[in-house]
Amino acid sequence: MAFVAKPDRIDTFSTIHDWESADYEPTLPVSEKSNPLTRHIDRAPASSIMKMLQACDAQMFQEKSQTQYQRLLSEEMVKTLMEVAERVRLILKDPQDSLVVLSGCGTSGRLAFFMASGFNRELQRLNYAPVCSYVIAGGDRALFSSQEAPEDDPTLGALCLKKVSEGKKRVLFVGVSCGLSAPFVAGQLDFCLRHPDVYTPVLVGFNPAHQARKEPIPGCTLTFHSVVTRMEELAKTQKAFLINPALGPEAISGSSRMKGGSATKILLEVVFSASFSRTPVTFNGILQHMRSYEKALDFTYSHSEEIAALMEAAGRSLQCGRQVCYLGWGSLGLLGLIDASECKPTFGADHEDIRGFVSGGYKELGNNEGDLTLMGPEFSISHDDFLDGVLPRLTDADTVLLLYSHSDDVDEVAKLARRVREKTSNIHAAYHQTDGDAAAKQMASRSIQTFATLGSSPYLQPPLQGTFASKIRQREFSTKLLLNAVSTGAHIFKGKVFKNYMIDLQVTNSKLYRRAARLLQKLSGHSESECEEALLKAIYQVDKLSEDIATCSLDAAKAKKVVPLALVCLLTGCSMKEVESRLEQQPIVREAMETCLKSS
Ligand code: S6P
Repeated sequence: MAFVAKPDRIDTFSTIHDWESADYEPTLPVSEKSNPLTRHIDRAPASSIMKMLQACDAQMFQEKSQTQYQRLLSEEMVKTLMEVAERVRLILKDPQDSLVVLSGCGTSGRLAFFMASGFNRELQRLNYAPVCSYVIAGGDRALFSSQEAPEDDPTLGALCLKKVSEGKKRVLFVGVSCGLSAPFVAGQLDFCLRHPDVYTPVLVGFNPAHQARKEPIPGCTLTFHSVVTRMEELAKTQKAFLINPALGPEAISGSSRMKGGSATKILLEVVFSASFSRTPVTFNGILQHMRSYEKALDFTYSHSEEIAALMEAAGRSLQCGRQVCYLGWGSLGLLGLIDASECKPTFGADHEDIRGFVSGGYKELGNNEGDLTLMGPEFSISHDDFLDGVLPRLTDADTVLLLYSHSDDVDEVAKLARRVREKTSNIHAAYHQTDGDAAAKQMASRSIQTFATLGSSPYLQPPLQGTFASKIRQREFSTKLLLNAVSTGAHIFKGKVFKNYMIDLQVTNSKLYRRAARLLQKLSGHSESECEEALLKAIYQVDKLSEDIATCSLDAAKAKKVVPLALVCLLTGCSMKEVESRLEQQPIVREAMETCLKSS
């Protein structure tokens, strides 16, 4: 069967127009478009990948142009942030009967947890009651493992919100869905809209309202778009709030863990720190705070050379089937856990490929459901778990990255580093120092001596401004960017990205299913129905579709290499078994696909 290549419209387009042009991928929302800047990221060396990521991340802070899009720093956005900050203040005044709930699915849910915990710690430090809670689709197990199916369930979303806020008289609900797409969050927002006496909904996402998902949700009359339309109406009287600037397409199409996650962190941290402060919430205060993240971004990318070296080391480990381990302390350790857990749905990675560990394990986290270690190996997250289960098997082919700052116990870091070094010389560190005081400098120099023999170790000392808390948050932001770069780059080297598309994504919910079907259409030139049929066959590993497959849960589908399987089946007409063996001969998915595309 011949491969009918569609003319690559984007190639010609991007040189003339950028992503903001109305005719650039017009059927896709911004969060799903492909970024013209990264079209060749799959073939780029580490240094060029860093340049592309930097340019993509910088798009977050670009000012509003002549287009339809609101941007992060738009006047309207800043004003909305001020209004939401005032609402948080009302909650702080009445902690007994009030609550803030942050919620989302996948990365958005993990960040909801991350920030709710961070805000509560900060509130306690400032002698306020901790008023923040979180809800993540799939419960706490979704904090460190890929649980994509609950994202599709609006009723579950509403139930979880109801449960966490039982008995409260005033609830500020912040639902995060980068793509304005998760039914779980739509269900929660709808619940708030039906109970306006108690709930004020805030939606955070990164598409304009008209691009919210319109696809019907099975068993329910809502769509994300219909909920957003109701919210827009209420937003006029400040009974609901929409925070939805466009950030530009992700570096890897649809990978909202990257810019989407970063901007979620920026926006919510800016709002909450303004509301925690004893001074009035001002337009300039909010704007300046956002700009400080832009500085942290520039600063982080000024270390591109060292980060590129880390990316190469991690890539080498993945290429030879070995492991990358992040060993972190405090919130930086938690960011390592989050980054590692995202690789499974994004790149079809095994949970062993990139793993995170945090000092103190669950005690450090304080999550709702407590210690999850017994749930399986993916949930072993402490340094002790690393020492018992991973260290004995480490070799020079594995990469270890330490994540810590001067406020952590540097002696403990050094002790662990020594033990790791006995097994592998491939150990690196991302070290943050945020203060210029003598004690910190002394610690830093001790730490540098300790790590003089390490590989690439970005020594990050951003020119931070602001309060103690905002310095910590910018250091986290910087670490997030670094980790996203390392794990994305490493998977690019492993061949898990084709052009700037994730080609080995897990197809375990309706959003990922649509994304995979679209990619198949683009690459094969076949019709939508043919691609969906091939996709379902690959998901359920059958050559013929039966009636009951249409009603199967995507979560039940654990097949690997689903998109490559479906594509090769489409192009060659071969059976599933034959295609599987063809793909096995070429373990690098990108190359297997290219071979098939060329030979068909
Ligand atoms: C994205 C990540 C996913 C998303 C999740 C929620 O890189 O793999 O887990 O976070 O699907 O997406 P959204 O658009 O509702 O925030």
